[in-house]
Amino acid sequence: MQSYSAFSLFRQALGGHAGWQRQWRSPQPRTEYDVVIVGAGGHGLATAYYLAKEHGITNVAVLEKGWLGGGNTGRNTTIIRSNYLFDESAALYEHALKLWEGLSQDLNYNVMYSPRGVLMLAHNTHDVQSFKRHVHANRLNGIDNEWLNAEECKAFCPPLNVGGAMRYPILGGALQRRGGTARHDAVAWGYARAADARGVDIIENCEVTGIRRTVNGAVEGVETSRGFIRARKVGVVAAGHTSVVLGMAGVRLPLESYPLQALVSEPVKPAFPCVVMSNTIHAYISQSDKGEMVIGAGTDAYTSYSQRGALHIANHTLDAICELVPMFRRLRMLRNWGGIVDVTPDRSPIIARTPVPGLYVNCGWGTGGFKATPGSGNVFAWTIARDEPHRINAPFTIERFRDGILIDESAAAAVAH
Ligand code: FAD
Ligand code: PYC
Repeated sequence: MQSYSAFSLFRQALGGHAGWQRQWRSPQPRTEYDVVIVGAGGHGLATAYYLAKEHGITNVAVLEKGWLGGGNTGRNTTIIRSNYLFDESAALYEHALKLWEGLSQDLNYNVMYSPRGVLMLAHNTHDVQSFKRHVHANRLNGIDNEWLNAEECKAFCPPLNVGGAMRYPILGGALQRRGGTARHDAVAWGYARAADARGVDIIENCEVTGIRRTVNGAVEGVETSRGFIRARKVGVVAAGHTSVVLGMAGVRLPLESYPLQALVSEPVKPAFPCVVMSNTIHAYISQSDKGEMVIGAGTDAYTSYSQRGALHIANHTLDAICELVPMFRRLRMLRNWGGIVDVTPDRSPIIARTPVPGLYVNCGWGTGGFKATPGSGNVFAWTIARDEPHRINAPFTIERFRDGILIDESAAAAVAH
């Protein structure tokens, strides 16, 4: 819990955090860079940071069509965990979780990583069997995860409706104690400040509108709303719009984009000690440091680029929350919003080279990429710097959809979508 030290909060309050945000100005783009990253979300900023820090590549621009962290990074419910079923995913998300554990120190910026525990509830026999399978698989991979019976769930999270009247009673749950939350805007700003300090240009209001290729087919640079920018290498990390951007270079990807929404309640005193997720009744909840209950819903049933979700999906989620935690029936909701997530056929990401030399892509995180931010940026930077995948992202290719070597976390990830 070192990231909650009174000293670091005090230092941020004095200007280490908001102070840098106030002083920082997005620079004018230069006409040429070694590497251009498209998208200043957490993943794009982390990629730029690790390119500079671990590979010595500092002649880098991160181009953002809106504002820094204004995409899914600033819109998610901040759940962090690494309890994935398959070896490939477990390795990727555990790499990220290990980086989360030291991130505030590494960036010298309090990202408020709070390992308060993620409890995934089981409501029927299938859930029990599936979560126990996760617990065993995770332990084989050296990842913490444990099974709690219903009484142990209640002891860990007292507000839960255990034993009360419920359509789907709580039969137990899988608990990852190292899982938790972090503050999403601090993650974006922490990476941005640290990348900026190493010489990276982060350029807001700069939309990529085209990708230019040489006569040999390699990347030559990007057309933007602020002119052409030449680059030896281009990394696209534009969640929700990846297929649009990659389409500019003639690369087709198996992606669909869906709205995903979340809500927060009015702020209240500390009342909810951990993160709870329920796949079966479809809701997830935690309490932010400001006191709001952070509640996430499911994806809309239809593809769309709209940054808002359907009302009936939010209603359904609130029904589920009131069933899980009856005392929250009296909470008023403060605001809701949506993001656009891009989803692959096997619900696992793509972090890879593309068929176009010098063009790289990081996408397909669907509803679950916030937790991956440090690990994703770290291995994507490696891939761009060395023009070959890191061992951890080697399975997450585009070609797996052609070759049928899928990482099929779709039903196994235990996420409420
Ligand atoms: P983003 O932060 O979306 O960044 C992409 C950026 O690219 C955007 O800023 C966008 O403006 C920019 N861009 C797009 N097109 C262009 C262009 N042509 N030119 C320039 N810039 C462009 N994940 C979890 O692990 N845990 C959770 O609890 C969780 N909850 C979620 C709840 C909601 C409501 C949502 C929407 C998502 C949630 N996620 C969660 C998923 C997570 O937010 C994303 O997977 C992750 O934030 C993706 O980060 P990113 O940096 O790739 O994308
Ligand atoms: O992947 O843990 C997750 C998640 C929670 C909410 C949305 N995604």
